[in-house]
Order: sequence, then structure tokens, then C-alpha cells
Amino acid sequence: MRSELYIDGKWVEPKKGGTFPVINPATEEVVHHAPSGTAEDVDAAVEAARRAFDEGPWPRLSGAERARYLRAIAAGIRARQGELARLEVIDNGKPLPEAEWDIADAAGCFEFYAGLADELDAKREEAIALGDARFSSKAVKEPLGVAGAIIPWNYPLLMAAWKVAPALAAGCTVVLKPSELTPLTALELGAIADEAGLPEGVLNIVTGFGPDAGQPLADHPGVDKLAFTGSVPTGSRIMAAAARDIKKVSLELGGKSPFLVFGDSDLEQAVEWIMFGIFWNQGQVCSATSRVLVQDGLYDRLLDRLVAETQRIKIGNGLEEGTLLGPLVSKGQLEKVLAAIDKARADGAVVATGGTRASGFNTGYFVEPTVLVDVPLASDAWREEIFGPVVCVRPFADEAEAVRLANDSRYGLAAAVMSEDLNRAERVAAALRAGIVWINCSQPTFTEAPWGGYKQSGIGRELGRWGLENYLETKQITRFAADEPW
Ligand code: TXE
Repeated sequence: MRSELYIDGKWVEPKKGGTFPVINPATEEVVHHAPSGTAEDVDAAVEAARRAFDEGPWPRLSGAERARYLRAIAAGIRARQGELARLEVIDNGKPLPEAEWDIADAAGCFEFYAGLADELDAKREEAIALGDARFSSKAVKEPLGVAGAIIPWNYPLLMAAWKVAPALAAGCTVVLKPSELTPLTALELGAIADEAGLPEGVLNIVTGFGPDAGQPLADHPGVDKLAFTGSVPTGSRIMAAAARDIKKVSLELGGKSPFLVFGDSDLEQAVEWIMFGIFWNQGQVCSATSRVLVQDGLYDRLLDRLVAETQRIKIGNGLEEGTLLGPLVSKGQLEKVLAAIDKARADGAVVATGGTRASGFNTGYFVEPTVLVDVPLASDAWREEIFGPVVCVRPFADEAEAVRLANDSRYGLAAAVMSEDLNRAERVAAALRAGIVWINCSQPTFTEAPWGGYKQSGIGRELGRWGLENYLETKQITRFAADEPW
């Protein structure tokens, strides 16, 4: 475990010398003291990233040359997959198989963007047909500059990959600020990038608290672009900081994603996808399908099966074999989730199962997987992100009502629809105001496909070729009196 910040290709002590404890959420033990970066460290990191961008080789390399580094980073992640997955479990709490999946996915993300970096060489320039033959014009893609990436704790290494991989592929340099709750694997990414020979200053990692390290990064005039994943209030602060000197900004924020189950759906499949959609990663997933709407004829049977299956979930330390639900990430998150359930009860919701801290544990932030019914539409439980293993289930009569209820939210990250009638599923998918719609499933996420939200769930799209565009500028070059167009 690393105890220093990674700045300008070197491991350095934070200038103020502080640390913060890293707590294993299953045991509540302090497993490490991570370096606590502050504004001075952010200054040094941004200066290094600035120099690497303005004077260094990185943005001037061909895409294919950059791709070699990205592939080396991916190989470094894969070579240490087991160790990184265990670190993720100790830091975040998630079950080991989920962590292993995340680590492989992070490596895959670097490999995918290596492919796009290769392609960029051929796609960098595009001739533009002009209406005036005396001029010829082309559009040229260029790296955007220094990117500040601020990431959350629910997928510590994967969220780093979602931002660092496309930024590096595009030719940007990066300052990464991981969450103070989960700094361990992001620091290892620094070591892996270093071993891959990444030029100094191209990737800098400053761990620390939001106000101490995140805010100075968001405010820094040397940063050209901010990429953020996290809560709406913090996202709003980041956007306000970006507004001051017109930084480019992409935001991936929360959600209250609906899952519509029509009466013709396969009951067992529906139950399986609902559980995957809300209990994976303890429900600490921005796209978690936390509002389940079930058509009248199927509602009672589905609820019975869902409650029965939910009660069979094995809760435990993520390192124990067979664990399906680990602890929440922190004491704060546990308190937030328990308070949300209490408030739901007070607002009139009925707990069909769960609803309390899990019994049988002396330590750890374990909460029972929880199913709420009769949740008033105006209540926070129905409208606000809980970010825990808590699902609200509610009946609907017909397609129009289902779509109306689903869209009645300030969020619009994801939505899911189940029906054997694919025409209906497509019709409903078109009507749902969300950036990602799953048909007959929930949560599968692909590096190739765009990811991001409508409404207050965010701005911009990550992943796929859309993710690369976040880190590119487009320059028009127009020439007069050209004999031949470019
Ligand atoms: O989020 P924050 P928190 C939601 C979820 C959760 C809630 C709070 O509902 O319960 O947010 O979690 C950094 N300037 N999501 O407090 O504050 C912070 O250090 C700059 C949804 O962890 O948004 C961390 O690195 N940065 C979500 C990152 O922002 C600041 C994932 C995210 O923290 C900052 C996580 C500031 N002033 C939480 N303050 C999703 N969409 O997946 C904090 N940060």
C-alpha cells in the first residue's frame, strides 16, 4: 500500500505531511494511512501535468505510440489482478468476485482506448466540403489539455480507468483525485503507469479529501477539463468552479433508475434482474434500478418471489467465499442508508423485508437487503438516491402509467424494461427519459457503449468513442486559394 502521492513521475510526501485512515468496512480496522493531499500538492500536480502537456512528448506522440503505453498499463493491471481485487475488497467492501470483475474491466478499458488511440491517427483529420470552391477546409482533432478527474468510491479503480484511459488515449495529461474513502488501488495505478514507462507528469495522483484536494483541483486555472463522478451537490460545485474560467466539464451523477416489469415477463428472470439491479455492489451503483414498477397481474407473485430470494442473500465479508452482499463503504454511508429507511417508514412505506442493520456481525457496516412497498410517490425514498441495497416496488396498471411514473424524476441516468413483447419494449425504451435503457436485463455495462445521464444525472457521455470526445478539441483549418482540397 502506497503512502505517497504520485506527482511528476515521482512518489512524494504531501507538502503538509498529513495522512488519513483507510478503514476496512467489513472489520472497521484501520488498514492504512493514505497521504492527504492539499492545495499545494494539487498545484504541483497541475504544474507537472501542464508541463507534460505544453512541453512534453505526450500530446505530440502518434495515437499508436500512446496506445503502446495504454496496453502496457492494461497488462500491468492484469498482472496484478488478484492483489488489486483484494485491495478493492479491503477498501470498498464489495465481494471478491465483483472486485475481480471490476479489475478485469479496468484493464479492458485501457485496452479499448488503446484501440481508439490507434484509430485516431487515421481519423484525426477530416476534409470538410465547403460551399465556396476558393477555400478548402479540414477539421482536426487535438488533445484538449490538462484533465482533472475527480472520482468516487463505488468502483475505485474502474472509475479511474473510465477517465484516465480516454484522456491518455486522446493525448491529454491528467491529475486524478480518488475518493478519500477508497484511495488504495488508484495509487497502485500510479505504480503501474510508472512501470509502463509513462512519461513524467502525464498522470498525477493526489489522494485527499474533497474540500482539501478536490476543490483546489476544480478551481485550478491550469486545468482545461474537469471530469467528475459523484453526488449531485458536489457535481454542482464542480460545475460552478468550471464556470469561473470556462473549463470543459463532464459530470456523471446520481440516479433513481426505474425498472418496468410488464405482465408478460418471465417471473424468475424478472426477479433475478431486479436483484442484480439493486443488490450488486450493495446497491452503491449510480445506475442501480432502485424503483421497480410491476404490472398489476404480476405484482403479488413477483413481490413474494423477490422477498423470498432477497432473504436468501448471503451477507458477509467480501473476502469470504459465497458472500453476495458485503458491507457498505463507510460508517457515513451506513448511517445515510439506515436514516433513509427510517424516513421511508415514517413517510408511510412498508418494509417487506430487511430494513435494519444486519444482525450477527460484531463489526462492519452491514445492512440487510431491503424491499420497500407502499412507498408514497412524494417521499424521499421514492424520489431520492439512497445508494444502498434498498429497492422500492410499486404496481402499475398500464403502459402509459408505467412510463409516466418512470419519467417522474429529476434524474435520468438509466432505466430498464422487461416484456416478452419486443415492440412494446422498444416503444417504452423510446419513451423513457434516460441515458441508458436496458431491455430484459439490468446493469450490463460495456466499455464500447455510451454512458451518462439525462436531466440532473449529468452532462456528457463516458465510454465508447463518446468518452474519447470528452478529451478532444476540434480545430478548423481553412486555406484560401487552394488548388486542391485536402
Ligand atoms: O460523494 P461526493 P460522497 C452519491 C451517493 C452517496 C452520496 C455521497 O448518493 O451517498 O453521493 O457520497 C470529491 N470539490 N454518490 O460524499 O461528495 C470526493 O472527495 C471537489 C453517487 O462520497 O460526490 C470524491 O472524490 N471534489 C455516485 C468525489 O468528489 C469534491 C458515486 C465524490 O464524492 C468536493 C458516489 C469538492 N467540494 C456517491 N467534495 C455515482 N454517481 O456513482 C467532495 N469531492
